[in-house]
Amino acid sequence: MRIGIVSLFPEMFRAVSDFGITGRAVSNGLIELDFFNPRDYTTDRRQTVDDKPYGGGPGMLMKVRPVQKAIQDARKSTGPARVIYLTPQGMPLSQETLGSLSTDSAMILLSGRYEGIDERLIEQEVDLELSIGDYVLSGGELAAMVLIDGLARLLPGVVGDDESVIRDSFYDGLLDYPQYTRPERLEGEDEGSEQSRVPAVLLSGDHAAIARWRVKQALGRTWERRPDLLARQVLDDEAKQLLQEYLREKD
Ligand code: 9D3
Repeated sequence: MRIGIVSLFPEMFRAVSDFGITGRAVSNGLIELDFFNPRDYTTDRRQTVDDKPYGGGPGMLMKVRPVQKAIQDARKSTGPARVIYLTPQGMPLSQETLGSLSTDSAMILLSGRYEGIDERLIEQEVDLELSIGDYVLSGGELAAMVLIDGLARLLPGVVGDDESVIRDSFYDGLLDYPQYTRPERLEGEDEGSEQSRVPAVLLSGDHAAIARWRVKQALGRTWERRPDLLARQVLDDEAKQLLQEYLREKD
């Protein structure tokens, strides 16, 4: 996947290009990132990239021409590609949106700074507006990196194509079950209490019982913490039974 990035701060993207799973995907050429900095498309001595909003008010906007030229140059490099503007006004990013974007061979991400961009640029150049949630960031770069990271995991060959992506989809729309690693018993504070021990079922070697327990925990935690997610699920009789058990065992 070829990703053109229009940003005043291309160095920030080292967080995805130089580390971990996304870093390897970039090194392997599964993802190509190409940067287009509006500052490089200015024509004045001061390389001005911001301007005042018509009508007055606080803050500045990104200057139209440098952003427009950067997008146009990005298009030359990516070929036909959707232009996605990361903005608080966008539709919220979801796993479903990631899945649908993950089959595109190219895209252009526009990260805003200041208070945003001229509305006419959105109308003329932007195909899709995305937000990553209802909180205020300082610009679109971190949001673009969230998008790139989520997309990378869905590209064939990026995540060690073993179980983890398959498991992600089995438990799709549910929170994770609790997980434990060694030691079996944590020393200190509350030794001997239930709290310090790994649940016995996980040590039992009974794979069917472990699978049941995990689904039960995932359902129960989703019920408690994210009822909005559970409301979107269709639970079969087995799942309903497990959720009942979870709630009964709790008190
Ligand atoms: C909605 C806040 N605006 C009040 C008039 C000002 C404003 C705040 C922050 C305008 C732009 C920004 C910068 N934010 C992003 O570029 C951004 C963002 C975000 O702040 N939250 C969630 N997702 C995104 S995607 C891009």
